Amino acid sequence: MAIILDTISVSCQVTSRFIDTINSRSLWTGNEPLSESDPELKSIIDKEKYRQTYGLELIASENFASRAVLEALGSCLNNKYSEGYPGARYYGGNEHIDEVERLCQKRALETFRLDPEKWGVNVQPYSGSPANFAVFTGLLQPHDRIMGLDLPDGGHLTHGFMSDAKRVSATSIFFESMPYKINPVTGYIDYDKLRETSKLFRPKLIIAGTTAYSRLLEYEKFRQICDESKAIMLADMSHISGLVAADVIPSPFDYADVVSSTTHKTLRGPRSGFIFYRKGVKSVHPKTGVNIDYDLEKKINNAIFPALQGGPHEHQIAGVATALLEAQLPEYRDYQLLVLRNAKAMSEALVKHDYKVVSGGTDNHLVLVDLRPKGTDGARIERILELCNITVNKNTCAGDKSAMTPGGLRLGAPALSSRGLNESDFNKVVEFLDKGVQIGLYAQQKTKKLKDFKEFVVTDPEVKKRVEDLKAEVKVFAEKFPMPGLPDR
Ligand code: DSN
Repeated sequence: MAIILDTISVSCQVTSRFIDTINSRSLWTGNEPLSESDPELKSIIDKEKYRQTYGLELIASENFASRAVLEALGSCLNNKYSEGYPGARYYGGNEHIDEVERLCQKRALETFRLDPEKWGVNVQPYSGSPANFAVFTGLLQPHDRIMGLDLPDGGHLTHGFMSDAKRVSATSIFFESMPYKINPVTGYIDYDKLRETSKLFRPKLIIAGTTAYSRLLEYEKFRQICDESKAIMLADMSHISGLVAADVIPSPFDYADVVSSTTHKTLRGPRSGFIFYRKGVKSVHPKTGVNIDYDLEKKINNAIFPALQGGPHEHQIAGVATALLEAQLPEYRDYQLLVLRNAKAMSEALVKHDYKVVSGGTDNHLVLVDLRPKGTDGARIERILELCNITVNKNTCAGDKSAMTPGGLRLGAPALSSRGLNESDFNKVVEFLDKGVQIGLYAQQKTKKLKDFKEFVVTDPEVKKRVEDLKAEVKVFAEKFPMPGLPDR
C-alpha cells in the first residue's frame, strides 16, 4: 500500500511540474514571432542586418533584394510541394502554384524580350550551379567534352574546373573539360586560342560565361567558334543578367542555344536560377525541305525534374517573378546604368590610387584588382577590410597558383548602387579601400605567414586602433544610404 501511495505521489509531482512548465509560458502555436519563438536566432539575424546596413558591400555577386521580393520569399508558398510542371504535378492543390510558376515563366520571357514561339524557360533550378549541371545532364552524355573559361582566369567552378592535383568540379568529374584562358597581358579572353584549341578538342558544348571578368563577352565570336566545332553554345549570364534585362549591355540571346543564370546578382531577385532554351524551327532540311525543330525543351525540363531536383521552391519562384516585374520598370534601367557608371568610377579611382586593374578597366559591374604589384594579396586584404566592415572577396589573377592566397580582389558595384551610391560616393569607397590596404601592408611587414597575419591583425594594438577608426568612418558613411528591403533599421 505504501509503495502504491509513494508511486502516486511521485507521479503527481511530475504531472504538477509539467503543468507548471506549461503555465509559465504560453503553448507553442506556430504563430509566435521569431523574436519570441527563437530569440537566439533572431539576435544573429539582427547582427547580420547591422553588418549589411552599417558596412560597405562590394562582393560583385551580391545585391539587396527588394522588400516585395523578401515578402514573396517569406510567404505561404514555402509550404507547398509541386513536383512536376504547371498542369502536370505529382501532388494535388497546385492550382495557385501553377499560376505562380506560369507568371514567372511569362515575365522571364518578357523581361529578356524573347518570343515565346522561339524561346522557352525553366524557372525551377534551385540556383546557378544546379542550373548548369542540369544543362549538361540534359544535353550531354557522360564524358562528353566541355570547354569553359578557367576558374583562375575568371570562369566558374561549374564550367569544368580541375586543379593540377584533381578534378574539382562535378563538371570535370562526369564530363571531360578543357579550359580556355585570358591573355595574361591584355586581361581579355584569348578567342584565337579558344578557336584553335576547340578545333583540336572538339567539345560538345562551349560555355560563354564568367564570374570575375570585367569586359563584355563577344558572343558572335563564341557562336562562330561553336559552329566550327559543332558545339552547343551555353551562355551563363549569372553575373550580368540584370544588365542584360535592362538592355544596357549586349545580350547573349542573339547567339546562344541555351542561356543559364542565377537571379540574385545584378538581377536583384531572390537566390534562384533559370534556364532559357531555344525552341521551334532550328533549320530546314537541305534535301527534303522539312523543318527541323530544336529538341532542347524536353531534355532540359527532364534534367531538372525528375533527373536532378525534387519539389521546386515555389516561394523562390514567386520572388523571381516579382523581381522580373521590377526589372521591367524604367527605374530599373536607371539603376543598371548607375551600376555601370559606378563600376567605371571605382576602376578609375583605383587607377588614380596607383592600383593595377586587370584589363585596365571595366565594361560591366565589376573590377578585378591585381594586388601583386603592391606586394600583397587578396587573402590578407580581404581579412583587413572585413574587420573594417568592407566586404570584398579575394580572387585569382592570371598566373596565380593558390586560390587561398590569390593575388587579387574582385569588387562589384551592384549592391551599393542599390543603396543609391553614385560615382563620387564610389571615389570615397576607394579611399576607404586604400586605407584598408595600407593597414594590411603595415601588418604584413610585421608577419610572415597568412596565419600569423590573421592573428596579428586582431591582437596588435596599432592595427586594432586603425581598424576601429576605419570601421567607425565606414559606419558614418554607410548609414547615410537607405537599405532596400530592410526599411526598419
Ligand atoms: N559564387 C558566385 C560568385 O561569387 O560569382 C558564382 O556562383
